[in-house]
Amino acid sequence: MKYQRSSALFAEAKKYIPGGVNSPVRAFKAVGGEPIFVKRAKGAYLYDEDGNELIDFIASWGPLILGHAHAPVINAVVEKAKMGTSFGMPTEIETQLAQLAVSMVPNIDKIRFVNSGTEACMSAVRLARGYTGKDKIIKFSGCYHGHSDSFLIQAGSGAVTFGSPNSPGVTQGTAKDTLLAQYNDLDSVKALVEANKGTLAAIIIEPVAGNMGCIVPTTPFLKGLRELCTAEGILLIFDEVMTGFRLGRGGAQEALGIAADVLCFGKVIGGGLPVGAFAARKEIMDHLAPDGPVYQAGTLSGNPLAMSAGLAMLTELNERPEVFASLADKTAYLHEGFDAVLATKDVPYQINRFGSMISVHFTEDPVTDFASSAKGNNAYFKTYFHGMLKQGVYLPPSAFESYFLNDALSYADLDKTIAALSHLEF
Ligand code: KE4
Repeated sequence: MKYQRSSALFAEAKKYIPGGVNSPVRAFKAVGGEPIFVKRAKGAYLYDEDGNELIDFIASWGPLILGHAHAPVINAVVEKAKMGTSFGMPTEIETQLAQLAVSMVPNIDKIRFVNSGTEACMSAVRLARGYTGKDKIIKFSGCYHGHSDSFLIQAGSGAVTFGSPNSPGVTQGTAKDTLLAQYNDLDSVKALVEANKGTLAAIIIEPVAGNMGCIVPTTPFLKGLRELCTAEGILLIFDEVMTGFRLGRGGAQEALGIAADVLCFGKVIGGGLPVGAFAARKEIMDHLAPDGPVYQAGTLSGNPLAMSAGLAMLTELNERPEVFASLADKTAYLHEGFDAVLATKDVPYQINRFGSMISVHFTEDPVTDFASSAKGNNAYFKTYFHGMLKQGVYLPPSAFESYFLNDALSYADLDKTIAALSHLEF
């Protein structure tokens, strides 16, 4: 593989854009080397600026679940663009996408569109605080809900004290209202609830985690969370930015059989254009401006161009739910192939999978939370990432990410991917 043009483009980008990228994970900091610049993509394949064809397991971090440049989505966007892209006024297509999303997702009556998953989660927390009149939230170490201040928090000193900022620019004043629990550890949540009785507005969680690699919640953990929130009057927020419209029509709520109070969406709901959303039952959503006192707004929120991509995407997924089973089968096939190959290599490994989300961790112990995910051997991961890339397979450039399969991937692509793994020496 040659990367001269990507390298030259990266040097130029760094002159004008911090780190040469518009989102840090793209810069390959966790795996070393320089990022690949993409020229175009179609179906399961990326075509970089040096003419290399890559099998894509990122799908733009989730949105392109039916593959790149999927004709029904592209056609919808092109046709809509000819009529104007955004008016800052209500349009019918917003209601059409809202109606469809509400029909697919359990436990929601109303939905508000925004422009990113970050905005969706940030707004959902403000709504929960406004609805409950409480200030504090609990999140989980290793879960990522976007880059708004309330979420950029690491464990404070001691298990039941306040969080502390994990980024400059986040104030202690903000951090004190975010408490950190451990994924799959219900006791860590109960301890925080006991120590902060009557002050908690919400618990926000990735119902299947994708930002520590893929981590599946145990049923007792998620069920216990639901029961605790119900008993304590705390809103349970499912951040389904990754899982929504990926694990099935009804996302993680349907796949796991747990009802959340507030849902956050992104990625697939926008069909590859910038769309986020948050949703809940009517009694909660009616607290949002202009009906209620909780303020939230956005110039391009619900713009018809992005709505056209989201509507085309969700319409197809709603009409062809067999796609979800097809994706799950392909992911299971990849899992089995990787397992058979890695068992012959002299490396410790774990493979976590749920639906079309999967990740490989180079560690002896099961990966069930952030601490166990962080035990992964990053030297092995770098060998794995670059070794696969050299053979035309593009994986997430970090061990703390989930892969996102797209349904344009063929079994031949999966066999090529498994074969590429078999050629690696660790
Ligand atoms: P965005 O603001 O990036 O649209 O969504 C934030 C977000 C919220 N919730 C979950 C569960 C998420 O995974 C994300 C964003 N995911 C990352 C991938 N780990 C996006 C990639 C990036 O940051 O460039």
